[in-house]
Amino acid sequence: MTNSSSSSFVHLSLDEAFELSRDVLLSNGMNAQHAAAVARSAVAGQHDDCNSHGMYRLLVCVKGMRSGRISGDAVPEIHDIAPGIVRVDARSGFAQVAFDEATPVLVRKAKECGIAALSINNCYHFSALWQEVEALAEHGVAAIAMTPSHAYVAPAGGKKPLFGTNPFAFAWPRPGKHPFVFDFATSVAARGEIELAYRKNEKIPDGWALDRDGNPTNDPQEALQGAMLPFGSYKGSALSAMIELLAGPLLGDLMSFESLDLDGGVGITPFHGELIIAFSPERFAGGDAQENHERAELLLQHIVGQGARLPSQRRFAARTKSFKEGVHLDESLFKEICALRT
Ligand code: NDP
Ligand code: PYC
Repeated sequence: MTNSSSSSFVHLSLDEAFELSRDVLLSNGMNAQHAAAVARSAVAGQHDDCNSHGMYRLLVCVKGMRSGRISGDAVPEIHDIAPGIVRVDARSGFAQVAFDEATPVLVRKAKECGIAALSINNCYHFSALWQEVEALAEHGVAAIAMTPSHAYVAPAGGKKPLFGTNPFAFAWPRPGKHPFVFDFATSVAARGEIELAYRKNEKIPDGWALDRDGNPTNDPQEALQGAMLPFGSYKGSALSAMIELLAGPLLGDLMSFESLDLDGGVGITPFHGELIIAFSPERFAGGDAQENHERAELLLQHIVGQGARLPSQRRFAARTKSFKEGVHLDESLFKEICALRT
């Protein structure tokens, strides 16, 4: 572990980053399985240069553990509720272990039926969704994932928070290559980006948020107290409403305004459900999907051929670099994380 040249960053190998993250979680009451799964997720965000969903999230994870509301030893319950649906009750634990345990069932069902859905219920969820859809693409299935959060975002035309930042992610498997993956909040930016701007005393761009009186603001604190805006006006707003419905009432779980009500000002990670749908290219092709995969590659080549970049290209490049060099953590964040070890 060394201080980097600017002295405002601390360099950690990936092993050091994982051990620090896991130790912080263990010392705040998580069992070994949960601590390892959540630490892997936080470090994955860090090594892919997704700082809003990297080791920064350890702060709110620990706050949640200390609130006594989040279970650090929940044993997820898997329910095989239909040929194409598996439900996993996370039993008030973080989503990671529930996802890990239900993944083999989801993949098997998708490969049998062509399409299958995973309903994760009663989970605390803070992570980037690319982690989940990428893990599924590694099993050879395409996947979409969506989840609500807390009510932070005004619907297009409104001024008061109602929707969550509601991320939506997609992965398409590409044999022998990184999958095609996109993953975005349906707000203009993730709330974590505004929180990081606030920590760094930086302004946020135009168009991200309104203050408490409904006026546009570039001040991150005012934005956090006011309402964030959906991306793409009424289009992002409608997608966000869809995510509330599909990952909320469809699954029998909470919507973002209900999650925020339940939080009651404690300020911990949102508590709700998540919907993940997996598709088997082979089953849709009626056997061998090789030709369809080759045609899919043409589309991706045409994107890059125009000089555009694929989503996740930046992230995969960051991962390659981090795997060689480790990660750099803002020194003040590093100190805050270290201080969480009890
Ligand atoms: P970004 O706007 O930073 O990125 C969204 C996507 O667009 C990424 O896949 C990104 O790829 C891609 N992208 C960005 N620029 C380009 C470009 N020029 N050309 C092509 N693709 C591009 O993400 P958000 O701020 O919206 O979300 C950040 C993260 O926050 C997400 O991972 C999301 O899952 C997470 N989140 C989680 C929540 C939760 O409740 N668990 C709630 C809200 C957000 P690349 O990464 O390579 O730049
Ligand atoms: O960054 O919007 C966000 C977020 C909400 C929950 C987890 N991340």
